[in-house]
Amino acid sequence: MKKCALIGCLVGLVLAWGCAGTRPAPARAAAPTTQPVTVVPQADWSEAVLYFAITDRWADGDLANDANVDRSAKGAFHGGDLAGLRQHLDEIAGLGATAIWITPVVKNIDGFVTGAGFPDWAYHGYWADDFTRLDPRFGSEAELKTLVDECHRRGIKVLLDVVYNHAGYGSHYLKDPKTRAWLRSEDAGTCGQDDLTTCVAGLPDWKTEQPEVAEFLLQAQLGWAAGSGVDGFRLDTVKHVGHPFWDEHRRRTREQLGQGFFLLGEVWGGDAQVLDPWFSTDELDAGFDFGFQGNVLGFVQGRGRAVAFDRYLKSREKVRPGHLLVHFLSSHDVPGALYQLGGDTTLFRLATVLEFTSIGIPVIYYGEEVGRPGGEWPENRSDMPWGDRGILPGEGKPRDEALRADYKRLIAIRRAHPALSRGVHEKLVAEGDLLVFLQKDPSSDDAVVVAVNRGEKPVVARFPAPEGWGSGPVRDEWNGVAVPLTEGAVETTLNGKTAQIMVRAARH
Ligand SMILES: [Ca+2]
Ligand SMILES: [Ca+2]
Repeated sequence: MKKCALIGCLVGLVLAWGCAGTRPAPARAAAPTTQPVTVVPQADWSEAVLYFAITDRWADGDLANDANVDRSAKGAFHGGDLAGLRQHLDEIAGLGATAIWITPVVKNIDGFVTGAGFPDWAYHGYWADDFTRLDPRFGSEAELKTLVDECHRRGIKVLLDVVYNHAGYGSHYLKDPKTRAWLRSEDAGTCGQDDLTTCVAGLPDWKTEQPEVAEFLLQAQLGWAAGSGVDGFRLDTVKHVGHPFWDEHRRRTREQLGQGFFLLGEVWGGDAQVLDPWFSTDELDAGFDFGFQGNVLGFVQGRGRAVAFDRYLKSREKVRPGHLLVHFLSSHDVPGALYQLGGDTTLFRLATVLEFTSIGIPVIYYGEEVGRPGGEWPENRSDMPWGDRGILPGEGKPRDEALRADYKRLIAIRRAHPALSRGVHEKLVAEGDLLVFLQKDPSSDDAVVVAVNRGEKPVVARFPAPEGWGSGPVRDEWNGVAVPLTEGAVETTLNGKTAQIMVRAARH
């Protein structure tokens, strides 16, 4: 595709908004007077529950910075900003999430592209035009710092999304005599054919193998972290940048930002084995498990045998020790889970039970906890539903509060049971539509049994009580009921399309 077809009217639209970036930052908001909702902070990232928000689509906290906003256009900015995230942080803290991941904040291109058949703007933050400035459509540097401070006040960590691989379409870096030779581009005919030198989706590709280019990008991105106090990065398009860069990146982040600065990488198609080249060299702490969504949604819809799904869950333990898989049911790059399930919240709840009882870091993609429908791209990036709370841009969009209450409960169960976030998986029963498995934490007595009946009919699950349960009592924490344990065995009935999360209850 020729770039002139892909790039829209970049120049004309710059005029409407061109000097906005130079205006003074809005006054810092007054300190809130009410006590914030707090979470029990994660002791380390292995017990994190991560909430991912597209800043532009979450909450508009400052109408004065709205530019290029058209809430009726799916590809336009919708006005969400860092101030909005800060003002409504208790929504995330109240859910029990221990960390948030926010989309890139650097100045993005001003215009739109038309390759998708509609005006598509840089509301997501992945089309940078200036790595040294914060995009005024998201707020100011002071607001970023305030957001991070307010997260920390609630016990919540922050991951900032950063892109090292590419700049935005038509970026000024392509014209600047100082930087134009630093990029491969379709215009110059310099895009390569391999993972490292290709122009991903036609985007100008930084020559990150050149020390001068790497230094420029490292200084810019590490500067954002140092200035704001974020706790780590979510790294975009990792496999399109070479290992020597990531090795240096790790060294520099540890040196300048601290030993614990966390690096979560997006390697498309990642799983325990695919990610190992980045884990074995310790370039990343964690990576996304792209197979989780498909495996879970397939299982709950009755596809494949229960034993095969169980093997998949067991295979996730192959991750290199000291490194973590990050799993999700929905994301900004794939159709949402609820949409894929045809809006069936009963099946969606089964999927959420599996998400929060699987090792690694579960990601809540904003709004899925209140039944945001999602859909194919770009509907998977629709506005956060706020019901009648009067919060833009998702004002009036319905919320499923019962689903949110279930998320809160699942997160609380997970936080109370380390076997769910880092335990060893053992199959107990895989017959027909029934899967029963044990998660046992090797460093404590914690043992949790998860049972899922994906079929329509009730089924009886029988299994030996795990070591450490003794004579009970046993409680199904998901449904809040006692479960009988007789002579070392548990027998419990699961109605159609239901799950149980069983633990040894405290004696009263
Ligand atoms: Ca705004
Ligand atoms: Ca590249």
